[in-house]
Amino acid sequence: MSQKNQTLGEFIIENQASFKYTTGELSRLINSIRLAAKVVNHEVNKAGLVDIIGKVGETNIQGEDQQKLDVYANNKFIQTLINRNIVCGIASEEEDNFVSINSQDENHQNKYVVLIDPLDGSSNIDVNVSVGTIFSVYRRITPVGTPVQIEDFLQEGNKQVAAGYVIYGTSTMLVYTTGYGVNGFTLNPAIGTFYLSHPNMKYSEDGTIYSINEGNYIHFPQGIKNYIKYCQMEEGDRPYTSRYIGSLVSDFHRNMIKGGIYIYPQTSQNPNGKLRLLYECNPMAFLAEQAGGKASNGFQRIMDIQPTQLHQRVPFICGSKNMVEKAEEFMRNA
Ligand code: P6P
Repeated sequence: MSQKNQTLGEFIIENQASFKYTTGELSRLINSIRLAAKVVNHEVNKAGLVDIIGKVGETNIQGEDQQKLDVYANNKFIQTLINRNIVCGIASEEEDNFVSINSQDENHQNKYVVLIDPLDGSSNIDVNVSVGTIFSVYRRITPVGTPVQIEDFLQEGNKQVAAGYVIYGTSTMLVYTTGYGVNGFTLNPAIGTFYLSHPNMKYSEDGTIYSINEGNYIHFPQGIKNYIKYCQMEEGDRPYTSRYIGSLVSDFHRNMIKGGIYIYPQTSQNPNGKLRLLYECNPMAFLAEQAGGKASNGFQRIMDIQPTQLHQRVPFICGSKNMVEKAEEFMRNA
C-alpha cells in the first residue's frame, strides 16, 4: 500500500512486484525518466535567466518553431534513456523518424520503446507559463534480437505498459501509471527527491471546467459548437467555468484534480485536430482512464485507434467521464 511522503524510488520498488513484467526493466525506465525530469526541470526553471529561450530558428516536423528548450529537453530524455540501456527505440515529437538504439543495445535485447513529447506547450516558455513532458511506453512486438521497427511504435494505445507526464509548474510533478492507477510525485528541489504527494489520483465523474481554444469556434464541427453552448447555458451546475492554459499537461492536470474536460477538436484547417496520437493523446488517455475518466476522438475510444503514422494527429476529448460522454452525444447528434 502506498503512503504519502514515500519517495518515488521506494514506491517503484514497493509496487514492482505488482507489475506483470517484473524484470525490473520498467522500474529502471521510470527511474531514468525521473533523472531526465530533474535535469530538464533545472533548465526550465532558469529559462528566463539565461539566453536559453527564444527560437532556434529551425522548425520541427510539425512546422512549429523549435524553441531551444525543446531541443534541450529532447536531447536529455533521449540521452538518459540510451545511457540506462533499457529501450530499443525512441520516438519523439522533435525527431522526424524513430531513433533505433544500437550503440548500447547492439544485440537488440532491450524490450521497451518510448514515445515522448519532450516539452509540450513550449510556446509558453517565453511567458513563464507551465509546460510539460509526456511519455508513453510499450513492449516491442517485433522479435528481440532484431533492430526495432516502425511497427513497434504504431501500436494501439490499449497496449501501453506505462504512461505519464512531468509538469514544470509552480512545483514540478511526475504523474504516471503502469496500469494500476495514477500516482503523483512532487519534487523537493532542495534535495532533488520526488515524494508521493497525490496517491491514487481520480477524475470526478462530473466537473464544471471546460478547456478549449474558443478562438477557433467558427472552425469547430457543429457538435462541438453545440456542446460549448450547452456548457454556457444557465441550468444546474452550468454555466461551467472556462479555463484554457494552452498547455495540454497543465489543463489535463488541473481538470484531473478539480474535474473537467479538455477538447482539441478537428477544425476546417486541421481536419484531424492538432494533437498527436502517439505521444500526446494515447498517454493522456491511459492516465485519464486509469483515473476513472474517459478519452475519445468524439466517436471512438482514443486507445482503440490503430495508428498509421508516427506523427499523426487526432481530435481529442478527454476528462471527467460524464462530461466526455455528453460531448460525444452532441457529436453523434449534430
Ligand atoms: P492552441 C501545445 O502546442 C499544444 O500541443 C497543447 O499543449 C495545447 O493544449 C495546445 O497545443 C494549444 O494549441 O492552438 O490552442 O494554441
